[in-house]
Amino acid sequence: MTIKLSDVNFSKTFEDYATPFDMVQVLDPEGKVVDQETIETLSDEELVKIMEDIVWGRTLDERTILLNRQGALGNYATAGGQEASQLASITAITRDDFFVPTYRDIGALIKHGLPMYKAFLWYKGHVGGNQYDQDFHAYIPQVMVGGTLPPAAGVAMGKKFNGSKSVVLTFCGDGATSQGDFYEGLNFAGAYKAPLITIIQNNGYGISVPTSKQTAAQTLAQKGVGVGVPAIRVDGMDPVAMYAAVKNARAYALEGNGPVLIEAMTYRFGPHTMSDDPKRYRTDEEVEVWRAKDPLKRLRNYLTEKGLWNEEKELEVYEACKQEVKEAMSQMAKEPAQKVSDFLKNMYEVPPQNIQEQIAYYERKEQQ
Ligand SMILES: Cc1ncc(C[n+]2csc(CCOP(=O)(O)OP(=O)(O)O)c2C)c(N)n1
Repeated sequence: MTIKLSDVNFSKTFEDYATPFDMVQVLDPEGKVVDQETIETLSDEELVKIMEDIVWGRTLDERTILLNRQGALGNYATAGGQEASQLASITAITRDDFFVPTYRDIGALIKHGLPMYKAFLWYKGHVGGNQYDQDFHAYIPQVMVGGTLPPAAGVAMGKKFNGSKSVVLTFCGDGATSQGDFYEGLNFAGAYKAPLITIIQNNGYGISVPTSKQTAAQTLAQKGVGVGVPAIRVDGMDPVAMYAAVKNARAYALEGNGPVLIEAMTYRFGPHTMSDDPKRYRTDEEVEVWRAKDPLKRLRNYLTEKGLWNEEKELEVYEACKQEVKEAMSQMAKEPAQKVSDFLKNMYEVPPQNIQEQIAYYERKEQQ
């Protein structure tokens, strides 16, 4: 069963809903509108921008997989299939908002403003991939599962104390919701009414462990109820629903109402990372069921029918992304090789004595 976004009231709690977490949807898998009221709140430009980002994201995923197979990058957590939950969401916030991503959200991080070559440096484990400009509002990708929530809640608290007119957006996976960090961060944000939007990208698996084996909870959205954080469940393969939900959540948080939790029902088409074989834990039939919900095809169908999209435009975005990847790879190659001392210097603003000793030791060695 699906419901309209307009039927959702973020101020309601679990008990207020007759059926607590029906899934918000605007476009069905064929790209037909099921929530006219919500889609009418969005301009053609907004919808086309989401489409461009999704085509860009799918292309980046394809290229990054190839680059990894060629040994040109380190490892990669694939993002194909999750473009609506990642890229439609990031498009719904501004660059003044703060973003706390996981290892799977690199496309969104680039769309938020990280130069692509820096993302590639990060894949290679190069310290330059962790050095951001001061005016770039994001943390480096969090690899510790569940680890995005506490720092994201902290930044959101800071924003509240400073009276900032911006919010924090963070992502985590379904597996992350089984971690203590998830509850601690969410509870903290709820208690202090911090402007934090948390999106659980429920892609059904924590590597090979299905969600059903991670929790007895019927939904992951209901985890917000325990800490008093308004939560909704959204079709995470529906770019329009994701965009509209995050836009509404942002407005709600900016009004001083506190955090919002969104469970995005999504799926990764590829492996967990390049060292994973998904055939060992999921069937081809299951993958096909989810491929039929592809966010790219869904929005393409809708926009094509409205005369706002065509093959030519799609090819243009595809070629531009390929070119961007090429340029980022050559810029990455120009970076000086990583020195151990650089790596150590990047750990603390004021290094403790043992790190200072190690820095001095390596600097001496590097000069020899
Ligand atoms: C604290 C911690 N435990 C274990 C791992 C190893 N690990 C890396 S990814 C992953 C699965 C995470 O699943 P989920 O949160 O659903 O996110 P997804 O990878 O599906 O995006 C695990 C267990 C880790 N990185 N951090």
